[in-house]
Amino acid sequence: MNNSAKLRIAIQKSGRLSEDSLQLIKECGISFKNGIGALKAEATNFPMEFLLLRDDDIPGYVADGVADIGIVGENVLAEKQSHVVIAHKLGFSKCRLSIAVPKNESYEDVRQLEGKRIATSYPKILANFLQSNGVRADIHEISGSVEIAPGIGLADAVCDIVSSGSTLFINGLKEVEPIFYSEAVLIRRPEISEEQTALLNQLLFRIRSVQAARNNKYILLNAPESKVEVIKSLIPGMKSPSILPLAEPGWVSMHSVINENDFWEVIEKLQAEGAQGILVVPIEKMIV
Ligand code: PRT
Ligand code: ZN
Repeated sequence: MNNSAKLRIAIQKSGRLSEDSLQLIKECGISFKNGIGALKAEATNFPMEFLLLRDDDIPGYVADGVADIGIVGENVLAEKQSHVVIAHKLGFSKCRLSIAVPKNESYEDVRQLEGKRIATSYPKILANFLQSNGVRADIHEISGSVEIAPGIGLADAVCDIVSSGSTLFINGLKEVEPIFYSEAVLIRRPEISEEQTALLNQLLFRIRSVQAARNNKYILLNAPESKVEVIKSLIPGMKSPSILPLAEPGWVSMHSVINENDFWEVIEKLQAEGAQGILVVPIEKMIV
């Protein structure tokens, strides 16, 4: 094994992906010293080097081998069509790419876009969508402030990133066709060395543990012994709950893990079954 092997990771220097990308790296236990304005940094406790770039450049740099892996939105990845592979979905920076039209215009279906001028920063994804729907329209590529294009007479519609929808609303537009759903993903170069693959697998293992911990909570409760079986079925946990006797006869303490998604529903059922003193605490890491 080549001990000098390391992974070069490209992350967004400053923008909507940066904070969550850095937080994930930190929760994976990887630290680095980043001088203000520096474009490169070395991890102090993992064979990893950081390149801090504009998000648009990340797929290309990973494809060209300047970086081995990178964190980028699926929207940018699909638009750049670079030769890279998605190694893992990261679940943050969720958004969608949608077509929007002036809000006082009626909109029935996609055929209405025939012959229209659509402003976008995502010409390839849009062209793909229009082609697969048999619609011919004029795509106007612009690099920013797409939402103002209809207001200044530059276009009849836009195709832009939407998150809460408030930017469209403020600009007198309404979302009519979501065409692409996106979240941040970890990408990799298809050809990385055996040593680098081992490092990537180490990183992926840590990322999965961080994600599992975020999605789960540790739960402790007191229950009458007669309810142990039914409560066990409500909080089965990773294998099965731990059960400890309480000093009070006829009662036990049960400990388990509960998923964030069914959290409130399960809590209500537990209360209905007579569980008391329910404590829910965050999990720091969960080895899955
Ligand atoms: O400088 P650099 O090129 O690195 O960054 P950037 O300005 O190109 O990108 P940035 O930081 O704005 O976004 C990075 C990535 O975050 C995008 O590629 C998406 O994958 C993701 N993302 C998530 C978003 C949004 N949410 C988002 N709301 N990207 C952009 N927006 C913008 C959108 O363009 C529109 O102007 O926010 C506005 C819409 O937001 P709402 O909430 O008003 O609907
Ligand atoms: Zn960008």
